[in-house]
Amino acid sequence: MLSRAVVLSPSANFSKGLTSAMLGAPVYAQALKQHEAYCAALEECGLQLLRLEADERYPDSTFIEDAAVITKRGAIVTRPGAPSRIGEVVRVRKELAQFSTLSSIHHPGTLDGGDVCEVENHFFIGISARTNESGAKQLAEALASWGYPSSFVDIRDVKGILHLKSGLGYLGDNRLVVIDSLSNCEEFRTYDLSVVNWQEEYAANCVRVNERVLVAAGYPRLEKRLGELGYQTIALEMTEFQKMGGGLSCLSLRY
Ligand code: CIR
Repeated sequence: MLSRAVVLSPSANFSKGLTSAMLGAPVYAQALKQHEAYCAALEECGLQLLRLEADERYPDSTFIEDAAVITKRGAIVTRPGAPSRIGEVVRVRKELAQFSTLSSIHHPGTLDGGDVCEVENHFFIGISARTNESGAKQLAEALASWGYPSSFVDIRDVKGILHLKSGLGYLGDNRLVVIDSLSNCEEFRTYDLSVVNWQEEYAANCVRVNERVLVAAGYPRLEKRLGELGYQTIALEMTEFQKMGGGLSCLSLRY
């Protein structure tokens, strides 16, 4: 059961962040509105929110999931793979000081939380343009010291996704939502897979929060499929975050 989440509001210069989405510039007022609806959905799912103020020094910092990995047994402050984002972790480290077991990723390792997918007590760690082998190994060692096994999924050759979770979501009940190009991955062989239609790949980054599944609005096939599988969904407008290359999971740290 999840009980808390940390979120960080988009800053006024949010559009100055990194993106290769080519969907145009985000509209700030709209991003704020979508972020507010996202926060309200987390609260509706029973989470208590810690809301951090926007930080103009780091236009990508609203994608707070990339700055840490939080588990039931400890937390890890990451070392984001994009140089412009490395400083984001200073603030997050302060907020996570409450965790008695707090570890960090160090040079030469890089790791973005978006590359980490927790599946029950196992962690899939994506090796990507942002997370390198050293970062993945450091995370695996920290997790192992807390009794969690992990495995690596190399997504460097998978087109169209920035992070592992851009193309993967865990719904509980042994079920993964995946994009087609990850569906043959050996690591996922023992799971029930829901493969998203090629037109709906952005929506693969859905998030189970207690009894509900948060899913991006505008992807009716996946939403219908999730309904058929018995999940109660909350559809959220994500257009402004999508323009900046981010999905649903990256807007919060949930624990
Ligand atoms: C970036 O390129 O770092 C941000 N504009 C988007 C990060 C999205 N994070 C995520 O999917 N976990």
